[in-house]
Amino acid sequence: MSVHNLEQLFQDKIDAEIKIEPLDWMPEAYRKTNIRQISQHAHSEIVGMLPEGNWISRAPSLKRKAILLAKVQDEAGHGLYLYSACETLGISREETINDLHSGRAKYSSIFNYPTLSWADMGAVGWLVDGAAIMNQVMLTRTSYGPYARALVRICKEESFHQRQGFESLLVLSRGSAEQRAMCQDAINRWWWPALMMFGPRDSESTNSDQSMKWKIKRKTNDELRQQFIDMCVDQVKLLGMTLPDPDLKWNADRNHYDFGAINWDEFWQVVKGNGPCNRERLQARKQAWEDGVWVREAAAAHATKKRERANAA
Ligand code: BYC
Repeated sequence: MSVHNLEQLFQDKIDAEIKIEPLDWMPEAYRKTNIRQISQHAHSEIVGMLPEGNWISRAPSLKRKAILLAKVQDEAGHGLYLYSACETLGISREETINDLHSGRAKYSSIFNYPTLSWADMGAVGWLVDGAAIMNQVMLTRTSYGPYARALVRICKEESFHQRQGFESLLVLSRGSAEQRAMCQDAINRWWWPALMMFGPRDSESTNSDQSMKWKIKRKTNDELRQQFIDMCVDQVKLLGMTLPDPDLKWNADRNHYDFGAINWDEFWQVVKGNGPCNRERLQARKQAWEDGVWVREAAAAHATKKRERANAA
């Protein structure tokens, strides 16, 4: 069969909502786009552990510490499902991790901001995990089977993450004047970077058109961002706090909230490696990889021994 026919069959399958599986024929560009997106997503989960890990030893109570530990552990698990999904496309774990360490692969811009107070743990849960879920619920219907299935489980855990973040902010918002100020300050700092998580405006999004055609993405960056803003405007009222955007206003014609200008210059600076914590985050990941050499060697030696014993039996 000619490549042209194979491509047509592939697109027919996508249009018929049939999932693409690892052994199916796929265009090389589809495979590459999925490797790019899934590996960047996996890296985001693993790098995303760092700003929160920073607060585990400083959580204000045993209960909060246990919740935060569980959340950070979940993120390691999400990274593992996603690295595994990525491997089904024919790329090794080492290669994807090397791409992160060399700066060739991206990870979400959001994790290049510092977590300055305990309230940031609440704001990250509410806003960062909230933005992540909005994007990931859409991705449970993505066309590549292993990615879609990994996302189903991830979303269940992410919704717990978001709720614990909101609940933590709710407690602070009903606390002392100092706690309320801390809560508002965290919301002010995380709001705009959370909106940037959805990626550039549709007009600047280089991958969206093709990814929508292949149903890797089902909603555009701007659609998801708007959905997120509409949701947060209602939720922030429950906290008795405000969002740091004087231009937020209901637009009855659009049936959505209008919002102020996003600082895209800041976004691209962070994506290019010049955010407040980019160097620190990459350095921490490289160090963890080096520190883990002995664990990988021990696991490989154990696997060899087990195989040899099984063969001898
Ligand atoms: N940060 O053409 P576009 C989480 C890049 S949550 C950095 O629109 P696409 C977690 C983009 O890669 C976060 N780079 O791209 C939550 C592209 O460059 P390349 C992880 C970004 O792929 C809590 C260029 O800009 N979630 O894990 O169609 C705790 C043009 O963009 C960003 C995911 O990764 C950004 N924010 O759409 C712990 C979800 N935005 O690659 C962990 C899966 C854009 O061509 N990913 N860029 O050089 C996606 O859904 C899509 O990749 C995006 C971007 C919506 C993010």
